[in-house]
This record gives sequence, C-alpha cells and structure tokens, in this order.
Amino acid sequence: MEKTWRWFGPNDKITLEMLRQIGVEGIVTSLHHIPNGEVWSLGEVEKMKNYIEARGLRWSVVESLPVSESIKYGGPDRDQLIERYKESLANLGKAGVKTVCYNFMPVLDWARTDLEYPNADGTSNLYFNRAEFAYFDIHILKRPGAEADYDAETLRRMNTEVLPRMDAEAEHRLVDNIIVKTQGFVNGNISENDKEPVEKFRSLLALYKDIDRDKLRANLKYFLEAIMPVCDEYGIDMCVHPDDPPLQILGLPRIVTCADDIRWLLEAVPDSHNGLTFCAGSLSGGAHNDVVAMAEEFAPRTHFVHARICKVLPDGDFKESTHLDPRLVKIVRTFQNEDRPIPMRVDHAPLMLGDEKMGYNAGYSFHGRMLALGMVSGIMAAADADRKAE
Ligand code: DNO
Repeated sequence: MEKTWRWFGPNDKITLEMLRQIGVEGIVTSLHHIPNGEVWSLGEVEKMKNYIEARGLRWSVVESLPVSESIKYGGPDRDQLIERYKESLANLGKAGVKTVCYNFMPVLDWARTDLEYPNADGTSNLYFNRAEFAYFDIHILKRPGAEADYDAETLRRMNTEVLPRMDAEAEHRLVDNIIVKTQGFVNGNISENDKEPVEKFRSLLALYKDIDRDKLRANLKYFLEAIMPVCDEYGIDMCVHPDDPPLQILGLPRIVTCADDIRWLLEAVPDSHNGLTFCAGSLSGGAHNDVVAMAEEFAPRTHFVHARICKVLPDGDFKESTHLDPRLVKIVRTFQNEDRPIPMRVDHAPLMLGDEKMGYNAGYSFHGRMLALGMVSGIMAAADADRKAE
C-alpha cells in the first residue's frame, strides 16, 4: 500500500514538511475552500497539486469530492449538479489525480457522541454512545416516532444514565459533537457558524421524508452511471466511503452498511472504476459486520483504505480500538498482499502527548496518527517480509 495522510490544506497546523519526516508518501486532501456543488476548475486543482509536489509529495487521493444533497435525494437540479461533478472529475483527471473518495450518506456524514472519551492510559478517543444518541434524537431533535427506533435497553440507559446528567450545557455539547464539530471540516451540511444547527438539521432531514433505501439506491446508481464515462476516460477510481456508523439512524436511509449493501453497489454498476474506500473503522462500528472477511471479499474493488478499527461493546456503544488490533493486522495484510499499491491512510487515532491542546479536527491528531502510522507500517513490512520468504 502507499502510505498517505489526510491533510487539510495549507492552513493545516501539520505541515507537509512534517509529514515527509514521518514516512508519508502521498497526500489525501480536498479543495475545502470550494463550496459543495461548485466546479473544481483545472487551475484550482493544479494549484493544489503543485503546492504538494513542490514539497516532495504527491496528491494521491481526493477526500472528498462531496456529492450534493440534491443528487442524493434526487432534487430538481440534480442533473445540473451531476454535470458539474463530471467537470470537476475531468479536471482532476487532466491533472492526473485519479482516486476520489465520496460518500452517499444523507444529511449527516460520520457521527460520534464524544470526541474526547478518556482511555485508561491517559489518552482520549472518539466514542459512540447509543443512549446519548437516542437522547439527541428523542429529546433534542424531537423527531416524531424516534422512540420506536431504539431497543428497550438503550431507552432504559437513556432514562437512567443519560437523562439525569443532561442540562443546557451538556445538551449543547452533544449537539456540537453530533452535528457540528464532526461535519464542518469534512464540508458537511452544518458549520460552526450556523446559529441554529438543530433547526437547520431538521429541515435537512425533511428533504428525505419520501426517500427509502430503494430510492436512495436508485439515486446512487443514477449518479454512478452518469459519471462512469468520465471515470473511464481519465482512469479515475471512485471510492464510496461506508456509512459511519453502519446503521440506519435518525430515520434516514443508509445504503453502505454491510456486505450485502456493498455487493449490491458493486454489481449495480460493474465498472471497475466504481469501487470502495475500505474503511474498516466505519464497518466495524456495527456488530453485524465481519470486517476481516469483508476485506478479503472486496479487496479487488478497493481503491483506498482507511486503517482503523472499532470495538463494539455489549450495549451497542463503540469505541476506537488500537491499530494493532488482530483484526486490523489481518486486514492490513490482505491489502498489502494485493499487487497494486493501494493508497492507505490511518484514521481516527487518539489524542495524546499534547495533541489535545492543538485544536486539531476531531479524529485527526498528530501524535496519535503518527503512532498509528508507525504501527500500520510495521504490519506492512511484516507482510512484505513473509511474502519474500515464501
Ligand atoms: C471522517 C471521515 C469521513 C469521510 C467522508 C468521505 O473522519 O472518514 O468524513 O471523509 O465520509 O466522503
């Protein structure tokens, strides 16, 4: 695999010079300053590419070229937005940037309830607490019918463990974690400048009131069929990011949650440029997924790897596990043994050794990710050595 790193552009506190020192070979980034739905001009693409190359690295992956909401729910302007998406892809292709990550999650990109959950060793990490999420859905969002979507044990925990400790400040923090802090920096729908994030969120949810899984699938197929000719012409690999968490949430349809979903997606548009971002971390947030088997099954259509993994607790909460988790060791070996250098970045590492004071984007610490990259690099080297010995 190619060792890459998610970098948020020239304003990122973690510089490309720093990344070269720690063994990073390729950069994963986006043109974060261009609003969703606008064309990425060739000039803007080349400017970013040149900036990266002038510092001895290459732009390996775009994460993300965001898919506008209207393409997902099938709004009246979707064809126009798809045309713009195709133009952006063509410009990336002309500049030689040929791996593009995107997601098809309605309204909300990834979701966590806690961004600094303390670990026993003094570091902290991201955490998803089901009962807190239910509290957000039922008591803050007040989504009609929400209660019916949670099992009795989650509701019991919500009433006995979460409700008693909730006050205005705790509610504010929960909203911030679930729909603000995790969304702005990934060019999501809600940003830190929004005054009424919950109101805005409700109106976004309303866009999907008539969209079920089948309709969302049809819209994804429509989008992929429309862009594949451009991908074929320029050799661009599209890599859908799985839904994080891989569950149906907030009454929204989610269609990249399990092996069957991925099989459907790859078969619906059989072009090899329709591929996957294998995010072991997202997929492992659901106890239904055997991520080790999924890596083996989907490796041939995987064009980008996110190396991290979660542990699901008995109550359905999940937290990030170590990058040396035996399941991740197997997954890294699977992709390292493919005979193409698939770009791989580590993901969602702990905050440690002062990271917590730096104001990094949630999940994107420096020391934590550096340690994780060291671990994953070790697994890769071991896989190579075993192959040579064979
Ligand atoms: C979160 C990320 C996601 C991912 C997008 C891709 O940390 O893994 O936000 O970048 O879903 O479109």
